[in-house]
Amino acid sequence: CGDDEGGDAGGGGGDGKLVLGFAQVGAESGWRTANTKSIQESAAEAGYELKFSDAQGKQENQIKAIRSFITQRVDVIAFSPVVESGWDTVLKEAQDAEIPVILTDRAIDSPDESLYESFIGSDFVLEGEKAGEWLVEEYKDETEPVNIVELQGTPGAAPANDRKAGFAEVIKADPKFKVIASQTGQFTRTDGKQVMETFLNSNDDIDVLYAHNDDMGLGAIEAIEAAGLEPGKDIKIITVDAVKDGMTALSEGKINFIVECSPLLGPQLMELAQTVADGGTVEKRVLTEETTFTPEQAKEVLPERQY
Ligand code: GZL
Repeated sequence: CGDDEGGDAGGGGGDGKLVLGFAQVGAESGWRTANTKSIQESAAEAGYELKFSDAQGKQENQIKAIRSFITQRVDVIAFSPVVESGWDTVLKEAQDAEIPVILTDRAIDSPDESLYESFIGSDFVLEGEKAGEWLVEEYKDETEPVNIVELQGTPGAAPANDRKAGFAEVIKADPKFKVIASQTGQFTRTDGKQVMETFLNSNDDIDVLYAHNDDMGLGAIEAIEAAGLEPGKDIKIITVDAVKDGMTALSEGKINFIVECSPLLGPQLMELAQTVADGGTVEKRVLTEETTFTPEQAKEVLPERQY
């Protein structure tokens, strides 16, 4: 889809600008807010026309948005699949319309890799493994059972499935680690708090909370404190993301360890979009760089964190 002057490709819009359709999951967490900001700011910086939709966490809304982008003949479609399954039909429609698709943040479980040009996002299994490795090290001298409760992400989402799997794979090495309760907290503070209250009411000896994101961990902290317990001490807490509020709680010792998951995918997404719009080839898998944080490290880096 080049323009008449033979300049950069793109031009679904009349003024020759690359037109990118982006179907976002929703606005469920601090991570998602930072991710949306990164995409919107990067598109503006690249001079692209961004058509942005918020699916409020519903797959049918994302599918509707993708179909709308096809009808509008955007140059490139990108989206963060709210769940792993159920995308083949609509992505086939995009393929038939010859509109390239880029997956951001979360993967899909379709075996047909021709349905998308590239997937840029974290390795969620590795994130779960990093969380498990910290726990194994933290309790290496413990001989008594270590009772763990787990707040899972949204059902069917790649980060929920994979963070659970990676963590379980590491801790199964030692039978002292027991996941005594595991339930979705929908990646939100509200649900994280409510489910943690349930865990506390039905288990009188919880040693560790593993939350698949900071927001659920922060909600759980409210429940733990309301129960008269000290988060980070009476119940050790591991979360994933490293958004500002999570890092603040970590620096205060209310969270013990955070595995970073970068939401700043905008700049790389725009580069990928331009390349595919120009008919170029891109890497099928673009892995985001990320690390882990202890309370001491959080204190050091907090002032310079972008989100
Ligand atoms: C991870 C992303 C997850 C975050 C949550 O890449 O999909 O969704 O970990 C967010 O905070 O809701």
